[in-house]
Amino acid sequence: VGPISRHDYRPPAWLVPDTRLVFALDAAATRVTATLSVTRNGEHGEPLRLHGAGQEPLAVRVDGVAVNDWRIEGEQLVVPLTGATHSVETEVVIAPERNTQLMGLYASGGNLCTQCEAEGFRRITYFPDRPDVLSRYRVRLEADKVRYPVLLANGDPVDAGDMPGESGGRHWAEWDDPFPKPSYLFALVAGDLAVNRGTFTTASGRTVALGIWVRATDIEKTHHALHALKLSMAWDERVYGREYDLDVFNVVAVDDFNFGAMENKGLNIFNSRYILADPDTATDYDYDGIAAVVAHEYFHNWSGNRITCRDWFQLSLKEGFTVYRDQGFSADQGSAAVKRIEDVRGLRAAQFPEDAGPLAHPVRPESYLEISNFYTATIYNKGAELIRMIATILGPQGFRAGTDLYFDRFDGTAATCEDFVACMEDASGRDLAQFRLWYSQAGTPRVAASLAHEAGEGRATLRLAQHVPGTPGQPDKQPMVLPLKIKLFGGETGRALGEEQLVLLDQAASTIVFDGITERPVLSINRGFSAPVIIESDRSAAELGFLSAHDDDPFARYEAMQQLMLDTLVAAVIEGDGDHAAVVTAVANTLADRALDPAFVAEAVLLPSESFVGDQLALVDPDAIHRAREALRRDLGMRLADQWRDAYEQAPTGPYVYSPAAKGHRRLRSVALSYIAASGAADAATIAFRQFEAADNMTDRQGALNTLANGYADEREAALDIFYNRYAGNGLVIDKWFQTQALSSRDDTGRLVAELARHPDFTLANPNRARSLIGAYGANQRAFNAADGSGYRFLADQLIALDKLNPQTAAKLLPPLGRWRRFDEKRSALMRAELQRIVATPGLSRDLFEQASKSLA
Ligand code: DPP
Ligand code: ZN
Repeated sequence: VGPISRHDYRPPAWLVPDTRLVFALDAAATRVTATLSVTRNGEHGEPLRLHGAGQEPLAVRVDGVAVNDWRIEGEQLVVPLTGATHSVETEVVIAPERNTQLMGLYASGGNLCTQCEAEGFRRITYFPDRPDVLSRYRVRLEADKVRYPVLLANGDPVDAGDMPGESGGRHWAEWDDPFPKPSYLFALVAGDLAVNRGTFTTASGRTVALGIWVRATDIEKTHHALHALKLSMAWDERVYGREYDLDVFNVVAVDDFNFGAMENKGLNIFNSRYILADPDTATDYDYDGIAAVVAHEYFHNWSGNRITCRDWFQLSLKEGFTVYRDQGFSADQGSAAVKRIEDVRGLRAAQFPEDAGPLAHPVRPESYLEISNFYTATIYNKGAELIRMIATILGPQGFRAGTDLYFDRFDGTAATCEDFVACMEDASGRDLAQFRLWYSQAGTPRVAASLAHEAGEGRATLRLAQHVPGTPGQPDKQPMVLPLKIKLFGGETGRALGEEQLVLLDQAASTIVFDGITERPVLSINRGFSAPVIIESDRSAAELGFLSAHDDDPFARYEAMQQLMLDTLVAAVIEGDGDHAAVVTAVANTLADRALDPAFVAEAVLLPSESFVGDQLALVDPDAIHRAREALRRDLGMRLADQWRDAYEQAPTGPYVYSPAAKGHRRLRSVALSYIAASGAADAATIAFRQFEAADNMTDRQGALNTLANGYADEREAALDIFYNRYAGNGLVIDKWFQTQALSSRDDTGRLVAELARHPDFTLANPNRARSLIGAYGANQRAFNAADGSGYRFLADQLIALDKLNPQTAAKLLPPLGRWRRFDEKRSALMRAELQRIVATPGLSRDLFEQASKSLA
């Protein structure tokens, strides 16, 4: 099967207005009977083509009569049909307990559940498994009443009961979903589950029954998710005018899951890490993540389900927009500035490297081998930045008018990115023709910015020039529309020189003149990260230090500090020169500024990651970067020792509360602790261990453990053992135990990771566990890039093994090997050799083949 191209899209030959499914559920052998009412779509003589994978039709009936003129072509069941409408019935038997890919119907923790996006439904039954075939589903589930007392599916419950005597302790339930949906939104769950119930009354007065379903022992860990769900429902009404549309909304947590969660209509299925939380087992970061993912999946009910995607090339239509929506929700729950900082850090950690590497692709890709590989940071996070830029260009009212029009015009349909942009234009009167390049051109634009001041004329001149680097298949780019928020500050007085301006840079180069500037101006640019670009400015360390203390946009303050730190670290790596003075002063000023939110301070004083420093360099020397960054950390720790101690000791503690203020204090305390440790202070391990033992919550406990895990003190082993024993059997916390060690900055992390891979609790069968060790190791720039290639070999070994079980998860962990162009010749050759070994592996999945071969190209 060759690549699938966006331009090859054709409307479906047959539509399926109604689907009736009967599941005789059993972990070893589930019988699925599917009855599709099909209608010919237009004038043509095409047969009906149904996708199916991993099963065989036991029977095919057309209009109730068994037929045998069907044939199998690859992944398709082809059924010749003569009329305009027919009823087509198929029967298959599938084996959920043998499904290790976790796509389709599978077993997790003794329960049965589904994951269908993108192409999992074809592993359940024969169906036109493409997002533009919308069908009304009625579903009957039959199962053993003791093993599977709870039977859930999409939509609203219709009826339930016991099966007649001879069926031996089985029961049934019927569900009906009145909203036509694509097959990727199908879901069912059968299991032994407890429920935390709630209700939500919608703006128009409908009462919705909410349920969070988990294993009985986890029920007390569901309150945060339930609360977040209610907040999300209210938020979407208030901010987007979107109301929920069914009588029930169920959420089920499962331990084995490829994604974070899935927005199936009325029955969201979640990775348990995005549901379960209590202070003892979940960090503040986990709590935030749960609220964000609950909101994300809930918001999909409109941006994804009511309006879905015409084809998978339009994936960002629902994902970029929905990420933008969940980011807005999270920003409204606490500090919007800190949320923006976190989102930009995430973008730079995952999306910028993707855009600069062999797997770069546009937000609306042109082709793929395996769609699972396109659930990427580009589709999700850069996609969200595109929506944010549209909102910035249109302004709040224009943007809301645009989304209202979009929801109205395309409700009940499968739409395209183009449809979305056209609504934004129609509702606002703005022309977004050139903006559309953001959907088709890959790569992160770079903007050179330089400000000149002619004091005598009272004039400042800002010269801007943009450049989009070439990416695979796209050597030459056109200039994009870049919305840049800009403001000038007086370098002497610190006062604002005029208001913030929104500059739309849509040429390769442009000059902006500011009059009445008598004082030496300092440039604040891309405020709020208004465009997802890289700014190359000639601002001095003094100017960046000034902005880090005086800019009135908190994001811009953070950004100035980051740039200053980055410039300092890059200089140290290149020149071996360690002039830390400007950073030390800027950090000292930030720590001393009592007016600042502690959560902001904690973000602002963190150094850029080793990977992000590497991204600034044509040739990454992981050891030199590590040395330079550790030297700066040590210097900051020593020279500001008193301030770190004060920050550490003065942060209010007390019993755990999950609130923006309490979160900020905990965060700053953990950051302060890490600097106390970085200083080499003799008592650092004692302080960390004391925090570890005294903590009444996971945030403080893990904060201390992270610090200890980076060091060599005896307390390290003690804390890791205590932690492991305390949480033995709690999968989500044991994931943290693996991850903390894999992220360690110790010199022997590679050896420790290899040992951990042989730990009895390590398994490739559970995606969270695989990611906690392999994914974290791949993100540990220095350890992974050990000069002897042991990190590369380890990753390749693991991926080849994982590919046999779960290709989708294996393929997602491959990208660190694709960065070979950025490393010295020796490392580069070692990485390429591992990629070649992967590509040459017999029986390799399409998923891993696509990622590995593209990474070699
Ligand atoms: N479940 C994934 C998400 O919500 C894919 N739709 O993003
Ligand atoms: Zn999503």
